[in-house]
Amino acid sequence: EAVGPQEYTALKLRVKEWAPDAEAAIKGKVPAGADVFFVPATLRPETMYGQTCCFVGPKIKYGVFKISEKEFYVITDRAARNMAFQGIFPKNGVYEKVAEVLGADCVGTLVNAPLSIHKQGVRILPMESVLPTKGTGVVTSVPSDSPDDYATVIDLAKKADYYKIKKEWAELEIVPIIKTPSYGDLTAPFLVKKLKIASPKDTKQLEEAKELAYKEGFYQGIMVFGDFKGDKVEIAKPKVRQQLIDAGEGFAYSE
Ligand code: A2H
Repeated sequence: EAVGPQEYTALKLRVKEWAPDAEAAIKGKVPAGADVFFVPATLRPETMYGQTCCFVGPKIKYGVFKISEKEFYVITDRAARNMAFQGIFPKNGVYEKVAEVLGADCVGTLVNAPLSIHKQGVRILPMESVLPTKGTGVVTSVPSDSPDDYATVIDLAKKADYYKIKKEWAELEIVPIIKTPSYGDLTAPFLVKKLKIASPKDTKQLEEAKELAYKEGFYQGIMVFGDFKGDKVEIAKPKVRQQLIDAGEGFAYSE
């Protein structure tokens, strides 16, 4: 766990098609023609090419917050309060909630994930381990580079009926984004196999995998995809972040 402030990149994933229960929850509360975004917070903006889905906690209650007439964000109340003091809402300290929606009701929603190779969009899927007390309560999934994300998409595909999802939603292609000397070009799948992680419930091994993946990726990683292909991760990370911010597809968020 990090001490001191955490500098996240918040990413704007625009809703293309709502899951029916979420659509019912926001009906009449968001003006026609406005865009609604799921807004995950990430520490690894340089991996965003590899997004294959986006996680919400099924039991977490989210708010739909008004940024402007045209823009609404789906995040936790806690994140909205923090953002209100970081210049993200029009008036300092003020945040307006227009609707509430349960994570489980959002599952199946199709969103556009900035930079992702999956241009047709990615699905909102459930992840039990999403903490309501961290970031925005929304976590974008990059199974090539996050052991947690990889273990979760494997589990979701295996138990698609139990999770009430379509198997193919959890099976979008995983492509190499970063290569490292120790773990090849698919760090998370490599470590999940190496540490014999069988499910998202293997929290101790996942903690270790996460630690190893982060250190190796940050200090030894080389980009093998995107505009900064060939650059060290350390160099590419702030550049990809700035590109997202300049394109209006992301913003700085800290807590
Ligand atoms: B990271 P830290 Cl590729 N609950 O983004 C659980 N996890 C959360 C969360 C929440 N409420 N909010 C953010 N996170 C995840 C990418 C990534 C991340 C990669 C590799 C490692 C990694 C794609 N998922 O994180 O406790 C988000 O996942 C490893 C730590 O604030 C975010 O970055 O240090 C990271 O955890 C923030 O964790």
